Amino acid sequence: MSDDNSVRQPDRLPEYQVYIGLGANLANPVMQLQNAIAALHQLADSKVVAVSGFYGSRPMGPQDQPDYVNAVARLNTRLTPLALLDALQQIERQQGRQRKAERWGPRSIDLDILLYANHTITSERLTVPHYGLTQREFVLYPLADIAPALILPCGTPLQALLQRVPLNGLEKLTETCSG
Ligand code: PH2
Ligand code: MG
Ligand code: MG
Repeated sequence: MSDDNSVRQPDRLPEYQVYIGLGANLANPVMQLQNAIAALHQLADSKVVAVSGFYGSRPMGPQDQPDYVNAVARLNTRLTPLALLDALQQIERQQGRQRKAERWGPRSIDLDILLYANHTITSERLTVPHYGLTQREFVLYPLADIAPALILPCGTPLQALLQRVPLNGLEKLTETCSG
């Protein structure tokens, strides 16, 4: 007798909701973010479901660098965390990102995995949630555009973090778009 289970294709990887932080302060930052979002739309096994507004932000770290433009995108993805990281670093390279020794120095594009479902990941290449997430206005406010009711894996509501982190000159440049 045939058993349907024995002929079924292997199940696909589960789909997870992830948040990606985007930042740039060189070589036309708004265009860099737009190009990166276009590249995210081309990612295998993934769908961009929301993008926050673009925000102008003061540089964190060395002050002798231009202001940044920041945003956050939500993706549904079947890529594993490391496959997603590889794909993001590939986009960074395509957009001319050069890795320099200076910590928090200027960059043409930076794509960070902020959250991967409610997973906590600590490995050599990847720490999720992103270590700066809870303190950075240029991450928290864009994130709140597209996920106002978000609860972090540690149980802290995003709204509680927003209460503690001032805008520090953060300025909304464009509107949020979903879909
Ligand atoms: N990224 C950094 C260093 N400093 N400052 C702002 N405003 N926005 C950033 O995205 C940013 C930064 C390193 O990733
Ligand atoms: Mg970063
Ligand atoms: Mg980075």
